[in-house]
Amino acid sequence: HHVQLQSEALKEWKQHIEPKKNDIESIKKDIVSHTLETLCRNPYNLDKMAVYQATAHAVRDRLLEDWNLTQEAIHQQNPKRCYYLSMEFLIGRALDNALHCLEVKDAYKQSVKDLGFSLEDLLEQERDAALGNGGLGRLAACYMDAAATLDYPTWGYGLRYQYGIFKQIINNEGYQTEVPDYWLNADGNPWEFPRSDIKYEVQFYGYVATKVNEKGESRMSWEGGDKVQAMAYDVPIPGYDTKGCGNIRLWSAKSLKTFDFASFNDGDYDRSVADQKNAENLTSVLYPNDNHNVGKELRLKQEYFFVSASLQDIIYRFKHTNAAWKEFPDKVAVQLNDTHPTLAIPELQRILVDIEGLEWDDAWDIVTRVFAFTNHTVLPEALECWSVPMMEKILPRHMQIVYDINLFFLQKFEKVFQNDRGLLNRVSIIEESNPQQVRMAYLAVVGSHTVNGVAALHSELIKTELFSEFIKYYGPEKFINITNGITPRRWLYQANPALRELITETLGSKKWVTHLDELKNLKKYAEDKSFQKKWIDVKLQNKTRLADWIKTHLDISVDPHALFDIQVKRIHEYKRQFMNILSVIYRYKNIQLLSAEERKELTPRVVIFGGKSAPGYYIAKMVIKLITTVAQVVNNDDSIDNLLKVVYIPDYNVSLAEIIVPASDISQHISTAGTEASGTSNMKFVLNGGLILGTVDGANIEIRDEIGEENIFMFGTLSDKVADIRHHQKYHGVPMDPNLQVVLHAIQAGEFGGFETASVFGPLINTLTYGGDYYLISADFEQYLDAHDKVDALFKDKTTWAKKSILCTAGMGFFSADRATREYADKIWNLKPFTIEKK
Ligand code: 9GP
Repeated sequence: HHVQLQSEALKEWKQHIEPKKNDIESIKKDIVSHTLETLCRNPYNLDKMAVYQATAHAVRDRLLEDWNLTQEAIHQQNPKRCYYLSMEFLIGRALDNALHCLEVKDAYKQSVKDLGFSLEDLLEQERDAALGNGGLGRLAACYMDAAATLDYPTWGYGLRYQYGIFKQIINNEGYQTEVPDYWLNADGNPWEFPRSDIKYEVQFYGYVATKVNEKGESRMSWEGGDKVQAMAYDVPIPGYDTKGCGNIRLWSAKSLKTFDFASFNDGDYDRSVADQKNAENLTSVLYPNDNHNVGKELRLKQEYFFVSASLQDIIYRFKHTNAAWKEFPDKVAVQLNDTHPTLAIPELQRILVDIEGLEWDDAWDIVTRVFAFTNHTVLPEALECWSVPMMEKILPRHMQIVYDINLFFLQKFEKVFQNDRGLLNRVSIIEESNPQQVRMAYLAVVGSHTVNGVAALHSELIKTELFSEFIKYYGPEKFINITNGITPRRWLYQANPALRELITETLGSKKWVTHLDELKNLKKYAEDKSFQKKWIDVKLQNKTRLADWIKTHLDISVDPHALFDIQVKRIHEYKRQFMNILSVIYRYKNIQLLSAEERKELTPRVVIFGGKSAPGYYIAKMVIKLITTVAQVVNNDDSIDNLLKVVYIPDYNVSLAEIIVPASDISQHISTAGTEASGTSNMKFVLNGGLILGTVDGANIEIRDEIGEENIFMFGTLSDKVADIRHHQKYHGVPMDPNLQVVLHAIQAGEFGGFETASVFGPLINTLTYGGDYYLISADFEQYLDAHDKVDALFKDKTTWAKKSILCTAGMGFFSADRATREYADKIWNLKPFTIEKK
């Protein structure tokens, strides 16, 4: 750290700085001065990007006032703080969100207009901060929004990837291709603050030696190896209706080695910059896998780099308060967002024992009172395991510590359960495979005081399946549920202005924005004809907005009066987009058979898909190819009277979700029961008055309980039956649903893209037959088609549909990220809000 200088004069002069004003004249002046001074552009040399940047800078100045106020308040009050460690933050765009949170959007709109521009145009200039894969990263962003809004002294820690999740392109053949997402382009990112004063060194490789410390005790010491520097970048997170402002601190890797002049002079140019490039590579790219662990060395290094820098920073701040180590758990709570930051557990133990000289048991007591762990998946392929030889090479001291943590844990375990080798093997942090593996989820359980799942069913499943053996030792209290939540600011207030206005006008205040339970007061209007009419009109506006987007970007015409049926999420076998497109083929073939009379009875449908596949996930990529191929055929078939359209929206991301989510009549959340831990887009759709077609899985179940089972279309095998069916299939083959059989034949017969393409789909179809239909598509198909029929029938009854749609929104109070964050604060972090002025 830099030498910190104090300046009384500066403190004094600070008093003379006027707070920024939010009237139109002041805003215009600020935008112009940022244009001229910050950007050095002039009135005859402008473009939308420049004006966006200038506007963003003006807003950021306002945010920074709150940011500074917040830091001062927390510094003075010195409360317990919470740190949310997450390898992913899927933030999306910042400008519109900040304008809403600061409640200055109208003033900015007018100011920008006066200067000759349209605010909506400028908002489109901003690149999404897409530092996450899907639900897990977006959840982290929602929780940061809630923590800021509720004035919790909470910071996020993450990595500043230079490339976020790739940009998806659907090529002319209908396949996904990937383009790097260089979001930190030459224009610069006005939403981050480089902190060149906040840097730490992070070590890799090397060896372990014994050393005698100041007290004359012998301690292990991690020596040698490579060092990389972590530099902080702060991203302010606006809160709503408060002067508090949150923060996400992202680490970027820099080389500690300077330019190698010797190689340069030898003419070896590549070599002269190799070290720099190598170090910086560490944080260059986000791994693009959702719910899938690949076990790459660079990823392990990212995880340690992240954890090491974050802990150094947390400890630096703690030491500034001159408190003793034993007070650390009273001042610091650390939440591990999935297993990705689990190395923080052995790392803190190492710091306390090797560097700070604490005894093992005292250190371990501190560690286990600081950390808590959120599990987000039970899928075996998603659970992180690191090979022991790789860990030994990159983190030799941590590997020893993990062995010791495991040894002491197993010793205690064995005292309770004697002579059960099998059981000890099953709970061991080390898996005795070849090579051995470190089971990160087990390490996280052993090193945390509380483990939580993310929806009721999921939290049960981790108790009865994933961590069932641990319950025997710890008892059930250590394992709790905190059902996920979403921020109503971005996902209703910002994304759905028409509904925002209708709700606010109807309820007579904006209280719902921070007290989402208030939405329950909409229930009494559910059968009110004139309210229903307004409600339907809002939905139509939002569908028209999406239809326009589809026309402009994809040149497909869709009728906003048709039923909009949407499934947008990462492409994964367990999410069963495959089942969806198979049912679309069934629908298409059915329409072909109908007479003109029968067709009049049919509800026109627009089936919309969106989502990225991991670049190396072959089957998921085939699913995309099948969807785009079916879309080609269906959309160009004039004989079906526009009764069906299929749209694949490329490059699904947060900003597109803001347009798509408010426009659904039906959204699909149809994972095989027991596989989707929670889902969070289900909450977003229902909050915006969309009905769900879903399985009895994840948070769908609690959504049903909150909004009423008559307001949701549910179907499919229940989670406790899945294992039996799989077992049965293994020995008796897959009983193929007859309607599904017809659909598969149609694909195989080349009805979609001809024979050549049909052969491409072979491996995809095989996932239903050879070795069993693991995700139960055949088993659920009939019920799925029935559910679709019910949807069709109900959509004709506009009044009943409107009533259900209203009751959907009205019942969603529970799913606010504010409720979820409060639960974390109360049940896990023992955290209280700090005191700061309201807006
Ligand atoms: O797959 C889950 C998803 O169901 C959940 O909503 C989200 C947030 O809790 O986490 C996802 N899990 C992962 O991405 C990997 O564990």
